Amino acid sequence: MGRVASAEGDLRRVIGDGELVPDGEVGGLGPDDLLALHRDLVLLRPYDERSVVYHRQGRIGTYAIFWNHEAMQAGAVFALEDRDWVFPAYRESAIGLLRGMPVSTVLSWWRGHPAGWWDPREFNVASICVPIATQIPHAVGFAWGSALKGEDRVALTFFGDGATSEGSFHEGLTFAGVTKAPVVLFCNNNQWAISTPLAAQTAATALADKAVGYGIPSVRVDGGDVLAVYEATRDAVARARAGDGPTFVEAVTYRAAPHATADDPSLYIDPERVDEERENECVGRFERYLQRAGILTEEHAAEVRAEVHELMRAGIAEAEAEPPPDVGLVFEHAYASPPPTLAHELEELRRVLGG
Ligand SMILES: Cc1ncc(C[n+]2csc(CCOP(=O)(O)OP(=O)(O)O)c2C)c(N)n1
Ligand SMILES: [Mg+2]
Repeated sequence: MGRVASAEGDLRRVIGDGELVPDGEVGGLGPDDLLALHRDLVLLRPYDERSVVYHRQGRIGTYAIFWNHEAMQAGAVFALEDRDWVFPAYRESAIGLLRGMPVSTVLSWWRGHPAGWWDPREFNVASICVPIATQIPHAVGFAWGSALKGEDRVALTFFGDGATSEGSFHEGLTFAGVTKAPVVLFCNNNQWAISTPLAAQTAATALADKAVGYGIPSVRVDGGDVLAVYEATRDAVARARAGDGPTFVEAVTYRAAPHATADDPSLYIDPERVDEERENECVGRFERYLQRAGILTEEHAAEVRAEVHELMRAGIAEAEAEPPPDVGLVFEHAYASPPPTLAHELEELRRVLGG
């Protein structure tokens, strides 16, 4: 059973606990903004929960669960302008929903259907990177290029604690620091890389400390506190826009769900810590904050949940109504001049599939 150090004393927080720790406020966010942020959180939660069900029903493939990561995702994207770009990993597969991407597109991606391939320029959301940390150099290169072209765009990339051990992380942060690229390096530190605990990943006290070596400032924030995430990211975005370069945001949480639908964490995770996280999960935390502030009523919360569940129902119906893709797609786009053997294999595949 891997036990990891929590080291949570120095995390930035805004949301109190309703008892001893008082609620803070984020300047510039009025009630309408707070309700918009609440809707973003609530949009992601049923998407995630329904996806696990759809996987069990055999309607989507293996799925990377992001339950209780919603505050990091929604809080960070809320701090961006629409012209800014997001570079997600598989954990942020549904991040496009926050930019108006249809639910059916994301579900189609998990169904392995080409209807799940979107044009990144339509939503300013790059393709999902599954090879760990490869999205970091993409985001840095994009941000640097935008700055050279004189565009006012910031790039934000999400990656995990495990990603900080990858070469792409080192290459990306080296470039970001030297070029002062307008990029936000957002680390979702859920303290696990599948079954590898943070303590086996690094001997650093905090992942944020790694940024020092690249000349990049960093901040540590409670990843379950959507307002603290928003505020830290907003500051990072402001630095980037002002030409002051990258910021590393380390959002600390504890993975409270399996890594993916193919994982059994009971073999390695700390069940008591998971229970603690689940009890203090991020959507409920924000809802209680909004209720204490008199901004959210139970009726409004129920309406938003119902609306989002309806979006999910329509989304899976739309994804399943897509006609099967042509198998020839498997063979396209890899070669400018495909070798003759491929044509032969395609022919054979069509014969086997009877198409
Ligand atoms: C380059 C590469 N190596 C290994 C893997 C297999 N793999 C998939 S997820 C994962 C763990 C990543 O953990 P972390 O970066 O903490 O992200 P999290 O899944 O916790 O969000 C690994 C090693 C991969 N996808 N890519
Ligand atoms: Mg992780």
